[in-house]
Amino acid sequence: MNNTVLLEVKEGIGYITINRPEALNALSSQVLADLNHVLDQVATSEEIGVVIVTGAGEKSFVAGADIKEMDKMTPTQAFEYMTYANDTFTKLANLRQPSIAAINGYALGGGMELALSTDIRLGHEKILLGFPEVGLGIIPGFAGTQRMARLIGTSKAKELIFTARNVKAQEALELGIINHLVDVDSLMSEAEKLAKAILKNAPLAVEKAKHVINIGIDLPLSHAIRLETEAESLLFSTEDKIEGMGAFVEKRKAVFKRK
Ligand code: DAK
Repeated sequence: MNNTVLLEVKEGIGYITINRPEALNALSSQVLADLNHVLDQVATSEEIGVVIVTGAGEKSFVAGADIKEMDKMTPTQAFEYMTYANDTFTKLANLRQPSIAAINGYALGGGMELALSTDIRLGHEKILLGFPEVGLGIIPGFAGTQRMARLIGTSKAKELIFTARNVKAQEALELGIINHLVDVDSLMSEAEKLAKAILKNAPLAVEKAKHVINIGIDLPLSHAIRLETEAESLLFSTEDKIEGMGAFVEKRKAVFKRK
């Protein structure tokens, strides 16, 4: 670990901060290795129910892959770097805990792709998002072509990727890239509000819902519905289901245990 990615845990929330502000949090191999390590810690943590991912400093979420490092890569090194990055981003996308990106500035290239690997994205008025890759002679290579197309549709994703133009906050909201556009000063408190709204619910149910959506989206509808049915029936065996329904009947607040 080199402290290029920080993890802080407070009241059930795991705060992951990409911490390389001197390079606008660009994703070097060190950052990817540290992020991978932090995600392993999150995955096995009993304390963390929701993750918030953000960038250190005032200006940038993540300004992309580290261009200075990439510049010197051979095709073999590029393949290894991209495979490792994709494994890491997929680890984030498939975390059992829901994840929120608090986008606090530039989210370009790999930064956009990092945000797309979270479940829910918030941004403030000054964010700038985009895929500059084709202007550098490459394409988005950390699943951006795939995740963006699935999120906003192929045609809109193609326009963004082919033109390499940057998108400001309002357009990002209209395209559905961010779920909410908030004031600069309230970005983190809004992300926390959302995290707390999730934390109130039965954790195993939230985790199963995430799993079923993530896996189901790549399946034929009939198989995806079957997956949902099986997940639902499994939840009927949990203590939290008994607690949730019991609390409703008894008109009290449910206390969930992730059991
Ligand atoms: N990489 C390395 N350093 C970066 C960086 C980046 N992506 N972005 C910024 N920096 C560094 C700058 O070099 C500068 O460092 P010093 O010169 O002070 O040492 C410092 O951060 C501050 O940046 P600026 O001085 O440029 O700040 P400005 O406010 O003037 O401009 C900016 C901010 C975000 C508009 C500008 O920094 C910029 O255009 N940055 C590059 C954005 C970008 O093109 N990002 C890369 C996207 S492409 C792969 C698969 C996929 C990918 C790569 C490889 N493989 C198959 C191997 C994905 C690629 C991408 O992400």
